[in-house]
Amino acid sequence: MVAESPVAQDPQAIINDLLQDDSPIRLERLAYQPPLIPVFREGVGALRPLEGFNLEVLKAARDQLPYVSDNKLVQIVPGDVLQEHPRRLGIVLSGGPAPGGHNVIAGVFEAAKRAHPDNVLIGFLAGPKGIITNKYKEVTAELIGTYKNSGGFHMLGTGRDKIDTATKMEQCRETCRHLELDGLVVVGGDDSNTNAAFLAENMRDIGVQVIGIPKTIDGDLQVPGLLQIPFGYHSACLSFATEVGNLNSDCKSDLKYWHFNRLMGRSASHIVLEVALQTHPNVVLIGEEIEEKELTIHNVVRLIADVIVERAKRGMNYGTVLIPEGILEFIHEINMLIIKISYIIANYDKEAANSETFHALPIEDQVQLIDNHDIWRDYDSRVYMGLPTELQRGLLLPRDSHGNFQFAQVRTDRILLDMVATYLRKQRGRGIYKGTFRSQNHYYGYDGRGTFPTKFDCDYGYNLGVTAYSLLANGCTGYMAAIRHLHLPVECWEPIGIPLAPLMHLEERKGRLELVIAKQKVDLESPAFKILARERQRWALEDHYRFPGPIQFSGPSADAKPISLQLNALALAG
Ligand code: FBP
Repeated sequence: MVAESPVAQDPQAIINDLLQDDSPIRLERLAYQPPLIPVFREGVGALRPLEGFNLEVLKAARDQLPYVSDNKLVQIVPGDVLQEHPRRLGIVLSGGPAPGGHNVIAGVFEAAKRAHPDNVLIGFLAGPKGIITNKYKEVTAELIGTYKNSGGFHMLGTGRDKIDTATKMEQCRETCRHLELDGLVVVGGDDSNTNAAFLAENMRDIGVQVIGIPKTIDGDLQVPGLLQIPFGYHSACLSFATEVGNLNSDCKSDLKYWHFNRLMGRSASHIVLEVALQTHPNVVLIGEEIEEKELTIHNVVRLIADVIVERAKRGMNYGTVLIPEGILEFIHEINMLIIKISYIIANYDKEAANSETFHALPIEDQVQLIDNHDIWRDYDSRVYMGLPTELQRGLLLPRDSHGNFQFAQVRTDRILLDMVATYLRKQRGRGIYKGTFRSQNHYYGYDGRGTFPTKFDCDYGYNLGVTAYSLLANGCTGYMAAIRHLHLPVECWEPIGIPLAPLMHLEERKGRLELVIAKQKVDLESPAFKILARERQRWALEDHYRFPGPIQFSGPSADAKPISLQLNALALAG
């Protein structure tokens, strides 16, 4: 029998097939059903106190969140809750996207439907704004079937609105009353879980329970012993590691470029730590270490340049450098400028009419205003004027709705590269540097936030959703759903509820101290950091590049977990 020649087929059919909106990989992923943690296989689960942890609540948290401050740490154990009446639940995705978010929704939805077929899940659109303005769509089995195991947050959309006024809180209450909700799941990072805590406190009188879910690619939502990492971190790190591994491969092949890579992650350097362990670059900057060593920006430039000079002596005029996007916060003299400028902007905007906000002023006037402010010292001016123009401008950029400095908007990779190039020219003049410096700068951030979730994040996100449902069914509010023992197989995972109030501390935001969930920075005493610090000496001058390749969904590599998670678990094992 003669095979049909492709030419004999309808060309339009071939074109349609090749260009269909859904890629074969996305379609393949829809078929995967994440396994349930054993506790949930027989029912919704029951609660018992989890002992052995001392979670203290700050006075300010107790004052502002008196009701939820009494919550105790709980563990979910086998058991069931008889549900007589259908429940109406809401869910909101909040902050930056993180791979695995659609699986959280799937987990809540499927757990709710298993518990009672008439349970309803309402998805708020475009983040917290959807609750404030009552914009939503009902989550259905069909919707779940279209998004399960896929990346992004586009089933519902997301946003960064802060529920920070009595009016906004009342609007949220009104929406939840109108929709007759019993419970609300808030999927987000530190700021979104702060929203969750205040929503829980303010909606208890109308019978709406609120549970947070730890999400953020940044990896900085952690609770020692209780929450190892949030979902989304692993997928984003692997996506960035794929790119850096590819650049390792490129520079090792043509031996001519230094690649400066800035990686997303806001303040903390968790992402750089994991990507470095995955790829073995030549220079790895960890913000927390820079802070501890009290390095200035010029010290950092020298640190990078010294490796370039040393490698050039060995005939290696190429390499890869990893820079955390939040590095500026760890360089003391620059962080002081960020804090002061944030304060000046916030105060100016508070006093000014809407049309005259700080950022509506010409740049020269912005600088003048800062220069004339009481808190601005001569020393600040000297530091500011000594910085490259791009960095000076970057420090003035608008803060986000939560008052955070927007590190993602400042091209620190380019700024550091230019400063290193200038320094190398001087070293050449002194006869110290004899190499050739050709360079490229890259930023990896939004791409990794939108990548397909790893199998780990698919399973993790799904079971976090199921955990949130279990906490709601057991009457909890003001908790964050979490899962312990993530470094072990799903069979060993342990779902828990962490009270939100003890996670809060006071932080400078928009020029005043605010109660927010504390971010966890890289622990310089952790095994993951210590191993990196030891290994990177070799990576600097010899080549030990590692090529992790793309995220896999089948085969042995599909079961990978973050290397840092596994190294830190070594300490848990003793
Ligand atoms: P979340 O903290 O909401 O998870 O967002 C993380 C993040 O991706 C940071 O890594 C990055 O600095 C920031 O969001 C970018 O914010 P935006 O989406 O507003 O540009």
